[in-house]
Amino acid sequence: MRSEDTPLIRLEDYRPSDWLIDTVDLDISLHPTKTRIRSQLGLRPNPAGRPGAPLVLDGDELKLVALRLDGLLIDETAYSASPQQLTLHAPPARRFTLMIDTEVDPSANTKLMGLYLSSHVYCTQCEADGFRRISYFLDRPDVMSVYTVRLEAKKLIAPVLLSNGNLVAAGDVPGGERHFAVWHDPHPKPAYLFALVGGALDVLRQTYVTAEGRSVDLAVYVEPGKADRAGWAMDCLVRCMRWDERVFGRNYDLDVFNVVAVSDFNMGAMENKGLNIFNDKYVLADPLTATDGDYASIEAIIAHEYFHNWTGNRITCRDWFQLCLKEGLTVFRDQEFSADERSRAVKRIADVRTLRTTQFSEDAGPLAHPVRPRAYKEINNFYTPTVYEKGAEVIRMLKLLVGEAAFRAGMDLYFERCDGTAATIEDFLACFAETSGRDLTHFARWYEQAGTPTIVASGRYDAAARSYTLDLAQKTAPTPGQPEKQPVVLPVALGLVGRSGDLPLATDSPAYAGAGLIVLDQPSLSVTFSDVGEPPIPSLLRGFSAPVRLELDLADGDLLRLFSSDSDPFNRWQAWQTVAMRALVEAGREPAQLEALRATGRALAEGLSDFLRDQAPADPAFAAQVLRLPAMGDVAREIGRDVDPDAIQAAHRALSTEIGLRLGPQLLELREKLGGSAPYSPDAASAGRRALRNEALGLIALASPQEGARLCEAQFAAGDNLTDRLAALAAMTLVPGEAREALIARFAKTYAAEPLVLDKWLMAQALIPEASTLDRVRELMQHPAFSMGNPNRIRALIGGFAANLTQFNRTDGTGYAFVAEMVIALDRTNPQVASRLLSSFKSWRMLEPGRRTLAQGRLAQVAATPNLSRDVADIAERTLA
Ligand code: 0A1
Ligand code: ZN
Repeated sequence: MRSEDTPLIRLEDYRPSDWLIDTVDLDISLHPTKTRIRSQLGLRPNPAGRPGAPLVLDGDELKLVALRLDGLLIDETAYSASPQQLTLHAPPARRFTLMIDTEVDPSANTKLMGLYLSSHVYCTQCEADGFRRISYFLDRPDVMSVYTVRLEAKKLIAPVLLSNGNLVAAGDVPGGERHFAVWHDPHPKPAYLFALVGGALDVLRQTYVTAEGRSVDLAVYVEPGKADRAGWAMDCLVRCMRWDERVFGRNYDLDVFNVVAVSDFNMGAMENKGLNIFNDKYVLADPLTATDGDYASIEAIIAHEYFHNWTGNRITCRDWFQLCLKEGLTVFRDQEFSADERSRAVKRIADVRTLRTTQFSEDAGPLAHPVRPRAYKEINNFYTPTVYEKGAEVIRMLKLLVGEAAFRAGMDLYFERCDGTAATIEDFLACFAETSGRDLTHFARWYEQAGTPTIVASGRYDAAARSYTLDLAQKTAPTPGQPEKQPVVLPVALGLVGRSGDLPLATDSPAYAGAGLIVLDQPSLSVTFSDVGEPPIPSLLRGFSAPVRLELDLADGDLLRLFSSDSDPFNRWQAWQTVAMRALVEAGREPAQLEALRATGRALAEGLSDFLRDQAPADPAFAAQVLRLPAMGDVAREIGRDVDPDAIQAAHRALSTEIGLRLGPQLLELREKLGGSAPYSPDAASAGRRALRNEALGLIALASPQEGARLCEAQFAAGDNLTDRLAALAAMTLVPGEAREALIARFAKTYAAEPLVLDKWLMAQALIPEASTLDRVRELMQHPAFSMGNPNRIRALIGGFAANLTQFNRTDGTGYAFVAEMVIALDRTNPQVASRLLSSFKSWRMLEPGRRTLAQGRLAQVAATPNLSRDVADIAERTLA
């Protein structure tokens, strides 16, 4: 399909479906190559639709076997069927049933959309438009139906048969070889939430009683032999269910909640009603095969999918333009859950890091789009950091603006008013306008306007008047299709920091909302604070109160004071990052500045030394975040144009090395102090100690490679957990030589039977910033641990390489050529994974001219490839535009 031939779907063209489907009765007989699906649809004309309209059902690579209307065969002239569509030209203008028989081949489904086989397990993925690959349907989220599903399969192959809702019947099929299960889901749902699973799986079970007193059978299903790795996921599930009752007043609404882990999955997980299906990477955990980061991700994703039960399932989206209605809100909810379970400040810092590297980079390039896009060619390309992460930031700002009480009341109203409906952003915002009494029309611009705003701030102290004036202005650079930008509503949380802490804030400015919050909703404004007895240092955007860039010219000395004494922990971290970022940007822009950078490194090390001695031991997780320099991609974006990745890498390494050299003995001592012999526990405090020890290890390895190698080897040998072992491997990858290769080999041997661990091993190698990495990656593609058929393997090795700033952006262009070659190859089997990989090119325009030309050439080559999928064609076209 050529992208120019693909229709553009526009938000403004939305109209209700002409037909509704009240009930869906599915009878599915599972077979690896010939699965039979009988679908009986209870149809009726939609009073809001066009009377007398034909019935046009969606399909995708489908084979129609039989069709009956109210039980009778239909004349062949009354309908037309293709793999993409089934049309009844003149359906009766009343309720009727349509029985559709289709046949599909799960074993041939490499796209992993619809019904497929993952390591012998039958499973489905229907969001956004996969149901149409199972049966012809009105595959749109505003058509909601009550499903009853009968599954049948060979007992030996699929002893476990699951679908949505509650189990209502099960038994053997005469003949003895096959059995069946019938599931009924009383909650009407769109087809994208349908799911089934059939296979030989082990299970971990637990009973949960909701606050309302409903007893729920919880189950986590995993591949045989792995049930002892399901405990953490179950623990997270129970905790997030309680949390949703306590914080949002939401109880679970079925008798069963099933989680299934599969090894072949395009994304992280899927919130199918009562039957969440997960990429096993986000379920399986034990200390030897999962890192602290994995434990935290599992906690977040288990919560995310569970929270969707209310924000996504009970209230779903009217159309796919409203995707952020469920995704942004649910990310916000899972972030809040993790913040409550762990350190709020550290969670915020981690989330902002992710936001900057993934979303800010999207917003700054050719793929920028509003949180609610206005048009799309392929919806699967809009499951983006903008919809998810920026969508969550918008909810966070809304909460800050309306206040805690009106936010909770607004959520309650939303759940009450919109329950059982397919809603819009307007429906959602109306609830908060009502509970807060505020006009949210201007705020709604966050959903329409793409791009990361910049706040330009400066302050003036008037000693005679004892006043401090803050000037704030906002601007947003043009993005594709939006040359002119309007001001948005920006909540700026702030403090004025004096010698002994925060100064009281007194002002009669209407922009000041009280409680340390200025609302900047105009192009610019000034706020004058009175009774300011000393020149303060402004601490702006506390807690990162808005997803923006901040330009505020503070002296390094002032930033270091904020670092040591700001009452807002986020801004303490941010102050430090800003100092480091400045140095990196200067040296990244002008490699001759490397000497100056070393001098800055020495100064920074001095500041860090006190911090590590006095404060790090009390909060190691926070200290670990401080020790980690800004991501190289963020440095590149700050530089903005004519970027030379090698210069950034050199600056990054030089700064880390300098800090490592200066702090060497202290880092060693700190590692000693933090090291305990207690057995591994995944709790946040223990994870924080490991994080700090391992950040220190990375710096030591750069500064003193021999000492580093010794420590890494020892840590690998002694490690009773993957976190420490992987950190040892990662630190070693930066130190070329035999010791590194030996550790790489040893790691592979230790984890030969653990594909998820070997993914990390593949990725660690793909990220090595050396010229030999491309050859290494090509070689690793032949390793038994790698497979082009599994998305996790591809993301680890090829995705890892595409994220390798210096090697993807090699000056000879072979990095681009390799990734383009992989995209084209992969597109034939799995277009979703291929198009995500192609998005790695999104920052090509900010590169220096040589690389820019090479990257553009490879993008053009992809775009010109015949028979591209819609997914890849769409990304190629937009990236080049
Ligand atoms: N709704 C899921 C994300 C998801 C989207 C598309 C998929 O298709 C392959 C799979 C999952 C979530 O937000 O978790
Ligand atoms: Zn989601």
